[in-house]
Amino acid sequence: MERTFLMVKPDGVQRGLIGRIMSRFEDKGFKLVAGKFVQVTVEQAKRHYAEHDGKPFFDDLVSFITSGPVFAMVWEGEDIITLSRMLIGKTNVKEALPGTIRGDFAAITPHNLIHGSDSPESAARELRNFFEEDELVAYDKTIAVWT
Ligand code: IDP
Repeated sequence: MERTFLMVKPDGVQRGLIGRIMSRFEDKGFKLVAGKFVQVTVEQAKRHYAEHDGKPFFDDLVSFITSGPVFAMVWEGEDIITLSRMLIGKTNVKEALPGTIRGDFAAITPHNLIHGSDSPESAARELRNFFEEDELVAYDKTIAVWT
């Protein structure tokens, strides 16, 4: 079973979309393992987006992600990293298809509502940047056999 780190970005929180975004992952049958509001620090933001350090949009990205609270989450499910990226949609909102979270709700590219890890290595690193091990809740869902 795979875990991923998902984060409703400040635009999603401000627009009141936390519930609807979480519903997409619940509807798919994934399991919520942890969730909390975080006011991201500049250091934490730079760690999170380290792969983009040096790119022209890096400083704006750090400012954006630290501009207000985010809702950080850990979700679990089979192939969740690939499948959650499909539910989220393309980075560029002009390419994000209807039916995806970004395709349905996002209109401006940097403000694309949600972050999702793109590999098991990123997921492990990003999760550690936001959560302590004892914040992850282990429980069984009896419906898991179907999803
Ligand atoms: P992802 O969020 O779809 O994984 P990444 O390439 O990891 O996409 O980029 C991280 C975030 O940086 C994007 O979600 C978006 O908010 C912002 N971003 C990416 N590329 C650009 C760009 O070319 N201009 C402005 N912002 C960008």
